[in-house]
Amino acid sequence: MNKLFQCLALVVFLTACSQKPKFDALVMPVSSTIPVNDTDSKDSIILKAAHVVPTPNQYEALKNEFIAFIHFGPNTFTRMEWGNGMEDPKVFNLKNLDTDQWCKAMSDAGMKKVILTVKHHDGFVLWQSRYTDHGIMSTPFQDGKGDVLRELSESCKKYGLKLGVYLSPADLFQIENEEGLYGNLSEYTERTIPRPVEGRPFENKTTFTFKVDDYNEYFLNQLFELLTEYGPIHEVWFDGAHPKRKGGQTYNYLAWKELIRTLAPETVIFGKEDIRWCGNEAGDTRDTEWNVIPYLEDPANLNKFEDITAEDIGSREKLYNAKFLHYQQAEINTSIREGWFYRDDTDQKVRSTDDVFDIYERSVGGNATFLLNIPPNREGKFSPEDVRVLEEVGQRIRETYSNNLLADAKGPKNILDANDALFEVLDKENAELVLSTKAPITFNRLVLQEAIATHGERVEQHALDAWINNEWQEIAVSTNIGYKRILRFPEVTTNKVRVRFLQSRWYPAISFVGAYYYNTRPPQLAIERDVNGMVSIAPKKEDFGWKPHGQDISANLNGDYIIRYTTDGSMPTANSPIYEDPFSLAAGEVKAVAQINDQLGAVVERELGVMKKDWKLLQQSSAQSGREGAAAFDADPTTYWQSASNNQNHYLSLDLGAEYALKGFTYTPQKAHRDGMIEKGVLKISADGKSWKTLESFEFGNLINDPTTRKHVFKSVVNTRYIRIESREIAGGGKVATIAEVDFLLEEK
Ligand code: FUL
Repeated sequence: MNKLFQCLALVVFLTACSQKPKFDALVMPVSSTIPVNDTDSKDSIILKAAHVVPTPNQYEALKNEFIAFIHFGPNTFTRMEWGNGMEDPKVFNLKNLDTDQWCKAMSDAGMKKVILTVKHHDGFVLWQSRYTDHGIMSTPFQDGKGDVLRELSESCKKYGLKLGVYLSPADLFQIENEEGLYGNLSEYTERTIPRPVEGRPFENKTTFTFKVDDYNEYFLNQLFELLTEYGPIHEVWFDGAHPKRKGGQTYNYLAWKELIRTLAPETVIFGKEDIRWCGNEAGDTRDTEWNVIPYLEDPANLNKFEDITAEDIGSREKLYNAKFLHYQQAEINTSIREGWFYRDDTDQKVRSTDDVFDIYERSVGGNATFLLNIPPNREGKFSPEDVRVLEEVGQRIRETYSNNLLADAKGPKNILDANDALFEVLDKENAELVLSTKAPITFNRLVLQEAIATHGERVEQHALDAWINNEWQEIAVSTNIGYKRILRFPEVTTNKVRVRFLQSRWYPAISFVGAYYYNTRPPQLAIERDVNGMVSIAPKKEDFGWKPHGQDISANLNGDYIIRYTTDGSMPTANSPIYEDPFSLAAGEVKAVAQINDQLGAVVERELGVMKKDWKLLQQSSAQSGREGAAAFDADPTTYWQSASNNQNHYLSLDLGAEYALKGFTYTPQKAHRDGMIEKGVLKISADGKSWKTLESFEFGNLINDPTTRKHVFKSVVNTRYIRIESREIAGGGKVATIAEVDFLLEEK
């Protein structure tokens, strides 16, 4: 297959050459990694960067555009985000499994591949592994003979989906159990993979010899099963997250890679050199996502890859420090539900169609791949709401992007057809493409693509103009393009468009320009309440650390809208009160929706806890200068309390100003850095604010990678005025505690 692709690539290359572009577009061989020499000038580094291209597998993976993640396992039943590895396998009490229903919904959404958590951090395996009993074989499901991966792989064939596996390197079962292999300090010796198991021969007779320890051998044996017994595997997903480590366990990734590349030549590897994490799990995207990444060591020999989380990772300034320039595309991974695993259908929010479609446009149209998680429920199915959203998203993608309004335009043919092997090479600066149509077109999306497979990513700045009232009017400006850029702007009507390529790293090869019309929807909203209880409702802003003040992601794209809201828990309708100005609300649930003409957008809701106006800080175990405890309840999640660094136990004691009947609390971690997330802790209450008794403990998983607000519901309602939150374990073994906001939820009357 690879050979075939290489031949095709050669044909494409020769065709490209035979087009005799005006400019010398390729002045050196292209490659997915290009070393930088000490003698390279800044200009020659940029020239090299412009010749870094994806491998055929990476390019195929980019072309999938929209793919699915499935988190399923004991956590689905325990309702935890992270298991502890000590669960009885029987908690995975699955009675039915409908992987056809999953695949139909994913294919309706337009997804092309699905990645299953065959083993999450808890170490429980969803397939019939020969090398452990900690998994589906030890559950009552199909009398211990069930195999979720097998059923999924068969459904994938039926629905034409590619298959991928998430195999967690972190393995709490192997850490916690006495005979566990993780970090057991075993010797590194030559081992044959796969290790033969009596009565269970492999059809695939390939064998490998690696010098590894027990855990790496276990991992390699499992990879062998996964890559040889379930049909072609198109992605292997290595999560960098680690709830716990033991015994200085390291991973022999170079051995894993050799096995993967041999057994699954079509696969891409996530978390390593093929595909990188985008840096957040919230669905946020960089405005400029370069896939040519600077490395200090040759990625081909790197055993360990660090998470790349900064906003700017591939600008010229960053590349100047590189020793290697490497193509490594981003995946935007996020969940359709709050959290990665299914919990319930009442309290676990599901993203709206508007939200998912918005992330789709920002990620696929931002030089990345959109990996959306849909967690099956305890009935072994996707829940109805998730299915509805997937169907609507698929319909919206098809409605919006199947009708290219420039398909018959006058202009360079190579960029108007959908053939990615044909392209137009332009000048490095101030080049332009003009496209005209017979009849005027009305559009609000422009799609641009570069011929990255043969020429790499080159455009650094571009702008779109429309010919209106006998002159060019600038409609949108943006930065890079790469695999695909979707420009979004209020609708324009014209019969002539111009794209200006303002700055490029080398002569850009543009393979596609298309114009589309999106049936604009009312903007998505966000509800906020300040410390005095004033509630404001406004278009949602992107919320990740890269944009500390938030960026309005939808308001400017929509026409005039009004906002309707309710405060009594009912769904807002076209008859609900219109929101004009911030209003005061001590407690309750606010629901809001934007409206354009008769159309209502996605409903947003927010449960408001105890108002913070009268709260006082009674005690803080410690605080770093400028990070006092009061920042934990100032209704501003950008400020936060940070304890001094010494151990895992830190606390804040609060006086809520009056006694309240509380049903639970929420913890909002700070997003400024990855330290200080409170993973485990206790709540204490007091009758006088002086002597404290423990109320109950709490636990939150996956805070470092996903620092979103977490909720803990008390076992029973608690009446108190004085309350203390105390940390017991900091994520990643940290030593300081931080709280951006704490909220206490009121019992419903
Ligand atoms: C994270 C994990 O810790 C989560 O549980 C989830 O699997 C996500 C995709 O990656 O880092």
